[in-house]
Amino acid sequence: APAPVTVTVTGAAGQIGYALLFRIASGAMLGPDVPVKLNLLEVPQAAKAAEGTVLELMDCAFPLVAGLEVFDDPTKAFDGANIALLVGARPRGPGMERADLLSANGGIFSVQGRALNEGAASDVKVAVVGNPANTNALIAASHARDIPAQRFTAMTRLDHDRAVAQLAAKTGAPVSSISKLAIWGNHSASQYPDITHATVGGTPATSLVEQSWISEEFIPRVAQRGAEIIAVRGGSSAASAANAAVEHMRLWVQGTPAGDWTSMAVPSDGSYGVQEGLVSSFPVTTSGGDYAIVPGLNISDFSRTRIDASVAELLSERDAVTELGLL
Ligand code: NAX
Repeated sequence: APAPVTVTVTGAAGQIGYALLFRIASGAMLGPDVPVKLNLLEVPQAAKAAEGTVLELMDCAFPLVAGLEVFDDPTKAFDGANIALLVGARPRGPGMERADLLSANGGIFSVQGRALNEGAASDVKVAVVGNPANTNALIAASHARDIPAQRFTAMTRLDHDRAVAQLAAKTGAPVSSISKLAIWGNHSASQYPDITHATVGGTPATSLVEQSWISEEFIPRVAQRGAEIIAVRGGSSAASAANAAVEHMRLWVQGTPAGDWTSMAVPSDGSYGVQEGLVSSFPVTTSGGDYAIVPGLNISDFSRTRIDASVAELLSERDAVTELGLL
């Protein structure tokens, strides 16, 4: 059997953590032959709840689980980590200003970036789920001087999957027939879900739907799906977010299928006019554990405006955390 892969999950006692850990332990992320050592990181007040999750993970008797440990010390939790899923974050409380939110999370992600730098495996892959995810990834990367910034990504696969599901529902086609949908920009309401390159059973998606549906229904529905889930479910997305985190990492490790891509927020190399270094969502292909931004796509005027608006928001978040001294 291959050597176990060490996977560190932060926010392990939270609702996404609870949905995520069992999927990873079952082999959904790294495959049915790869043993996993799970390191669960929590804040001290929630470590006991995480221990409870460990008891349940034990009780699943998953054959692939090679280790289960709870930590409240980031340095220990990330020691030897091959994969880090940074889910735990400080949610926006009542009356909290944006600067308060950025600075509370800056405190978390700078510490975790340094802890990753200290002890993570040389091949570590990091996905930030905790919001504001793109900017948290930027902060973590900037505190991990010895780890290439490209290893720090933020999750927009949930937005991608939501967009695929909406297009499938609209066209009556199975989700498996949809390819080349892309999420651009920030994981926020400003994101741009783009179907201009998408196909449905090989047919261009834009020939199957009206432009008014794209701009008035599809884009706002996907961008505001998180709020819709809260309104209907009475709680924020959990299992779907966990599924997207599994998919983000599964595709990064195992590769995107031929003729398709995924969406990931990654440090920009300047592609598509996105300022270098910003962690922004792009269509990416993956192979052999590496990813590449899909080059050479034609960007319509409509797309340009949408991408620029979301990137402007990322720039303003970066300016705010720079001002707070978090980078
Ligand atoms: P919960 O509040 O249920 O869980 C968060 C957990 O993180 C708590 O148990 C808390 O103790 C822990 N935590 C806080 N600070 C920590 C630290 N410094 N180290 C370790 N653990 C820490 O939130 P949940 O619903 O699980 O959501 C987690 C994060 O995902 C939130 O920031 C949320 O906004 C974000 N989301 C991101 C999505 C995305 O697509 N990128 C979608 C879903 C989700 O809203």
